[in-house]
Amino acid sequence: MAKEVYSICFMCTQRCPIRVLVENDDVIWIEGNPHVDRGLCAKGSAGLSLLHDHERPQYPMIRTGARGAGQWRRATWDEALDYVAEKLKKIVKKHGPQSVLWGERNNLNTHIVRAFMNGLGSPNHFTHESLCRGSSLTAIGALTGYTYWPAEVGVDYANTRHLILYGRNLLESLDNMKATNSLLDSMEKGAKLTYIDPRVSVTATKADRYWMIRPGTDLALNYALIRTILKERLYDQEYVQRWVTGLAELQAFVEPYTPEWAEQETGIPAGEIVALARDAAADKPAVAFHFGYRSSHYTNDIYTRRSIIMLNALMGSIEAKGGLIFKKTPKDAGHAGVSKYSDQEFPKITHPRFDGAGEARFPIINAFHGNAQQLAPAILNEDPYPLKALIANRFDPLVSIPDSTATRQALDKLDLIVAIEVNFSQTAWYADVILPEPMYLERNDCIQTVTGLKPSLFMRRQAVTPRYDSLPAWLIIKKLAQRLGLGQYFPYETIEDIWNFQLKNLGVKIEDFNAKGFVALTDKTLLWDRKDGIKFKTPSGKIELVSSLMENAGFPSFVPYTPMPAPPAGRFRLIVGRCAAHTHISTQNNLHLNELVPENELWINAQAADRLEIKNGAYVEVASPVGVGKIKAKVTDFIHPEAVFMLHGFGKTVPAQTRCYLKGASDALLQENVSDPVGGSPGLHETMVQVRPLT
Ligand SMILES: Nc1nc2c(c(=O)[nH]1)N[C@H]1C(S)=C(S)[C@@H](COP(=O)(O)OP(=O)(O)OC[C@H]3O[C@@H](n4cnc5c(=O)[nH]c(N)nc54)[C@H](O)[C@@H]3O)O[C@H]1N2
Ligand SMILES: Nc1nc2c(c(=O)[nH]1)N[C@H]1C(S)=C(S)[C@@H](COP(=O)(O)OP(=O)(O)OC[C@H]3O[C@@H](n4cnc5c(=O)[nH]c(N)nc54)[C@H](O)[C@@H]3O)O[C@H]1N2
Ligand code: SF4
Ligand SMILES: [Mo]
Repeated sequence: MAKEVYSICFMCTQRCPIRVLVENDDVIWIEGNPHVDRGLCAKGSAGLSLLHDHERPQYPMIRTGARGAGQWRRATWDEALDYVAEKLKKIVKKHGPQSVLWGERNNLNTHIVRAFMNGLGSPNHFTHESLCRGSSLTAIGALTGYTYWPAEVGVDYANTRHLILYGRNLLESLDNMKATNSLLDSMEKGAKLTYIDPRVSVTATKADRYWMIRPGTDLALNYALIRTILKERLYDQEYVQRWVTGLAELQAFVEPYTPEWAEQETGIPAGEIVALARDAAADKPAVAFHFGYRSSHYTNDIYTRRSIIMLNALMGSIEAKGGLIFKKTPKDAGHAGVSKYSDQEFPKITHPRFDGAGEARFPIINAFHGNAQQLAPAILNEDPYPLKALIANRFDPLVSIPDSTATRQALDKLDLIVAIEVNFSQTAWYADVILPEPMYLERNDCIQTVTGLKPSLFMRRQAVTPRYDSLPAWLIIKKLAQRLGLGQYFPYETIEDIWNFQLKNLGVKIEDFNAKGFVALTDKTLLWDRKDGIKFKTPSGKIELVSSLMENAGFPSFVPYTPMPAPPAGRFRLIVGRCAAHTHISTQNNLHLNELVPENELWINAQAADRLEIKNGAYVEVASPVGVGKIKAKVTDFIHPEAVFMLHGFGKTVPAQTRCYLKGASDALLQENVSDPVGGSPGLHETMVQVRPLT
């Protein structure tokens, strides 16, 4: 008889709830948790392949040869942790605790990591967020006061009447399965989908309206949309009157940006722009202009994302059924929050951050997440001070930060690189020490708070015994802390101790998760009253089109449009994205997902390919100012002639990952490291490349 374990998927960051069936200590089946009514995607099913993969780190490893040469010795956990602790002690003694960096992709143990860094006295904890959605976080923060949108703001897919997506490739770059399925349900019930992208993605093929926009010109489109909505008084006047400040300034600002002007810049006919404004208004407020997920596209992303959110404000769709909604917390449902180890008292840290986030250099970039793409410049220039150690936990800076060559040079300057990993990532392979974590089916983790219209708590529970000699990160951190004299901040021995601590103020017990894998904190849908109850967190308590946050920091709320330069002759703008079968840079070596998408291809417009004598399926060389790659050409009419496109995360060079070794090209190797200085994301689509056939 199979044992049933409720847990949380971790093949990607969406953390869908799952039900796992286990027999003889092996996983025989994974499906979406039926009590939550969600499915499982291809990547979620391929968790089985990760569990059984022998091409993942199997024990702690200490480097014996040159960095990246692949020479390792097996170590015991005590040896590996002693080694890391001794190195850290020496580094801290000589250079101070601020010379230690901890970079990670947010995870359920992040509050424990923050406790570790606070205890150590380093301000330099940073997450991947800036690389992903930094600019949209800042944009929504400036307009509404909410600074963390996946947790705090979302789209009510289930009730929307019209969803407008700007390169938010929802049907490939999935949201969690509940959200994705809700959207499909709404579309079946007649909801409209408008999709805007220089490339015909899968989502484009499902849309009611698709525009092949000139790359990088979404801001021009939005200025014209806003102008039309204001001119034709298509906005929700009652809502705007009650909740929005700065309308007159916005109206004066957009005056020059006619639909005819926008047509010249974007390639979208003026009449169609006007038609979208009218269509969207007809469905208001159940309409959502999606502010995007990855907002690391262009160096003006802060203004593009702001313009998208402003469209929602005009439609009255912020905190409306079918629009954008504020996600409610346990507190909103009348409960205490989940306790965090990072909320303890720590000695005050006086050093500035390595990345300038929240400080004079980048005043409105949230220091809570940091500004990851400053990693290489900060290390190489010792600016603001020498940096000597990097712990990378669930994070692969060598391929997740643009300009891998510069990142590698920076890593070369460090005295210590440690990777906490489940795969031989590029950074793990380049590290001094690899500390393997059990993969998610093999471990328990801290409790997850899921905010939303009905906030709830979820638990990742171990389904099977770890296949290899691995330890969960929450234990690795405690063991490391003890060696550094910081054990007092981690007063737990087992995961039950952590869970009990997390739940202590909630009146919820561990057993409450047994029946369904989660605990609902309310049975009501928590929507705030649109007349008087919306809790905007800006100083004015309203949506600030003229932003006090930005203006006080010296940044204008509106910027005149700068035309997007077309690529010079013979060059293309490199744009990137994801596919449904892979997670960023994590799954290219997964046995089953590798079979589905074994390498990336370069989408190139058919006419451009013809001029360059590039044949479909033939290999080409792509060269940028910072790197070169070899990749198969996909010649197609389905991409704008100014752009070429490739999937992120290929071109791996770790021989231990035999299935994806040297398959395809790496976008990070080609991309220049340029950033949106206000919003905080890198401009991953700012690099121009040359393409030539390889004979
Ligand atoms: N060049 C370029 N850079 C990008 C992007 C791009 O498109 N192009 N996209 C950006 C975006 S949107 C994002 S979100 C980031 C993502 O950047 P990353 O966070 O670096 O990427 P991920 O693929 O999510 O996973 C990082 C690592 O976590 C490891 N991992 C997986 N599961 C576990 C686990 O359970 N425990 C531990 N310890 N490790 C685990 C994986 O093996 C992988 O090496 O990249 C950003 N950077
Ligand atoms: N399967 C899968 N799903 C995922 C992830 C994953 O790795 N795999 N990762 C998750 C994460 S962390 C993120 S951030 C999201 C990312 O999800 P999305 O934000 O949807 O981003 P991408 O997949 O990076 O796709 C970006 C799209 O923008 C288009 N684009 C490029 N330039 C422009 C432009 O100038 N204007 C417009 N309008 N479009 C443009 C590109 O052609 C591409 O189709 O996906 C999440 N879901
Ligand atoms: S979207 Fe797929 S891979 Fe990501 S958590 Fe959900 S089921 Fe797992
Ligand atoms: Mo992301």
